[in-house]
Amino acid sequence: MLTTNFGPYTYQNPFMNASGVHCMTIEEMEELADSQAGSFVTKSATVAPREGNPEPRYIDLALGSINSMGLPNRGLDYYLDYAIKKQAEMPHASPFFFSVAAMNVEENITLLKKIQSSAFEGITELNLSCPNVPGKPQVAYDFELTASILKNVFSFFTKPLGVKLPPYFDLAHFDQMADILNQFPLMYVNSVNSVGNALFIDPDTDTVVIKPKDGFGGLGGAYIKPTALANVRAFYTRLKPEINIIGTGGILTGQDAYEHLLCGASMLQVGTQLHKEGPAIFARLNQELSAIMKAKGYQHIDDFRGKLQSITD
Ligand code: OXC
Repeated sequence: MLTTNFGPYTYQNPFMNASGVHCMTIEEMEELADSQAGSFVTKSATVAPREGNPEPRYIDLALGSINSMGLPNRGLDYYLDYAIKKQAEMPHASPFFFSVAAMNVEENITLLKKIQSSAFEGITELNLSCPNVPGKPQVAYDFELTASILKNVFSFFTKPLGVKLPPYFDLAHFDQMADILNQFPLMYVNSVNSVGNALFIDPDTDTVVIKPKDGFGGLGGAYIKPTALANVRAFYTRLKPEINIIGTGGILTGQDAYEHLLCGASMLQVGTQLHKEGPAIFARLNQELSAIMKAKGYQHIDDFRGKLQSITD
């Protein structure tokens, strides 16, 4: 009932982790692979391992989370070695996702050239939207830079590739970014990364709750669902149909998942709520989404995917 088509691939269900949550180590990724998630994505890898920002750097909040992790990761080789071994263990499964992030254009190219020349056959996600590296703006808020990176990347990269985008808040920005993305053979866009540079205050102590950047960090969870849905919908209605959408942001329940699918997403990523509940969340989400589909009389996700109604006279 929950199978979903994503480009040439079919997954048992649309749920997966959002990169960064429960995917730093091989042990965590193995737990995802063994869970009821339809797929999983690795932590965004940089060329060299990174410690990330000082702690506290991730705090669960009543309505979501705030984080400024700063791309801590074990480095490209750790994840690539694991990915190549893992794909050999699951030769008949649809491929999982491999996330990379860079500090500059040259590093992006180095990462993707290494993946291109490796034995990895899965899907690569280029993270253009981390809000948490001090001194490094979110790449995909710079439209010219994004276009020039993609032009460079697609001059040599021939494996399936998607991009992780930050949230946009203006229709003109959706138009401009969609025009750029439509020029390239992208497999997908993933909307949205966390809402960057939010500030949460502890009412008892009058202090910020995370240490990096004087408390400024990326917001996730229920706070951001309407923004995430708007981004999924805006890109679904603007991108060429070959570009699939991953919906990320504010998925806590089957109803949230249903809404992302209605806006046009084909896969769904869960970050904040996975961090709160652990990988057992995927069994619950599968069951809740199935129950909603049954109640509405749908047998397949494609029966309602993208079919959000507008109000007409
Ligand atoms: N988005 C990212 O892309 N990366 C992480 N946090 C986030 O919200 C991070 O590592 O800071």
